[in-house]
Amino acid sequence: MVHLEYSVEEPLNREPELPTLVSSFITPTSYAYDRNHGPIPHIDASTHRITVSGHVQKELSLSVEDLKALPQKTVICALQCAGNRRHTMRTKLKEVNGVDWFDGAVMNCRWRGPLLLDVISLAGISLPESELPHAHITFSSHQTPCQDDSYYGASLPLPRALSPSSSILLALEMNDAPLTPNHGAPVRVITPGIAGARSVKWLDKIEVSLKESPNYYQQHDYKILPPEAKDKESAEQWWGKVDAIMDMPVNSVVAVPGSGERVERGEDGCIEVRGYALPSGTDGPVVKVEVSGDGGETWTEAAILERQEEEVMGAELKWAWSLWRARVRVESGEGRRVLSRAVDSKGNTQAECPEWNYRGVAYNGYGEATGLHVV
Ligand SMILES: Nc1nc2c(c(=O)[nH]1)N[C@H]1C(S)=C(S)[C@@H](COP(=O)(O)O)O[C@H]1N2
Ligand SMILES: [Mo]
Repeated sequence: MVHLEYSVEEPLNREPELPTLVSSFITPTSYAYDRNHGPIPHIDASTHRITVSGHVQKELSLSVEDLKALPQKTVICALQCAGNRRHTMRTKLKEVNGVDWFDGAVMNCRWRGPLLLDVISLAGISLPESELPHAHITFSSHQTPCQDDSYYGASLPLPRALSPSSSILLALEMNDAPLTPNHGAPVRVITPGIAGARSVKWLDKIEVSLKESPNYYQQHDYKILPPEAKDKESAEQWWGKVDAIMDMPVNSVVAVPGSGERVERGEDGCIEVRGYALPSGTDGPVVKVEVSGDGGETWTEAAILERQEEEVMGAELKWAWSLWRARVRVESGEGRRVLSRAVDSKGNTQAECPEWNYRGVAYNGYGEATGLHVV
């Protein structure tokens, strides 16, 4: 029996404080947010197997050692819950349904393991060429039941999943150490640019399929429903019609100062503002961040902070977040507001306030610190 921590009723969901989160380019494992739909299994890596089946030429049952024997690739990427910033959507727009995440359900870590492509190549795909564009790779973990399904599952369209430039990994390491149980030990999927819901932890099964994963978390919840889906009942008819979230949108967040804080201006009449910015999907990195201290009338360009050489070690940065810093002029007084907005390498920008959706997912309105008391 696999030892389980936490429960289906009360899974571990937590996020770090923002000043801590933006204090380093690589998020230390101890600060990384936790998002679970069920208990956390403690798996014996020496006996764990990952099966590869479905439309393959040869079914496989791989050990962790088998995965280690393949070429290993390192990726630095932002991993974010699609519900990150839900709190802002529900307080600014309207009540939504889901865990009340603030701005900390994101991490920027270094992951290492074989490419999904290399694992699938060992099995070989048995579909005709013409079917490949419509096929999917499904991932599941049957180690624990979840709140809304008997297992956790997700899938990616096959072309994205197997493109070498997508860097989809079966990660064995996080930040140069074996994965911890919380973050998917002994092996999890890492989907750079794509919502965290698809980065299946405690992976035990991969399938080449002509259908998406039938799992609840692929078919429900992580979807941007139209505003007509107002509540549980009206959402019902939409789940089957709306695509599952894949790429996450460009985003930025003001981490320091925090909303409601007292801030002292410098002699220049400016305050220091810091935060993070995320590129959209495959369009990274972020190339520009701007900050406003007057409600969006004027904007000051922020400095994107250098990533230290030893943290990056030649890894590509298109999937990573950017940390930024700016000095921005703000009038003294109560109820002051600072805004941020980012642009990525393909020119994607944030809207001041995007449309409401029932699950409160993929919120990417301007970053903001509100209710500042500036002296
Ligand atoms: N097996 C399994 N994988 C999972 C989940 C889960 O509940 N079970 N949660 C998903 C979601 S919604 C997110 S945002 C990320 C969170 O990863 P973390 O806990 O390492 O932060 O894992 C994903 N993979
Ligand atoms: Mo998530």
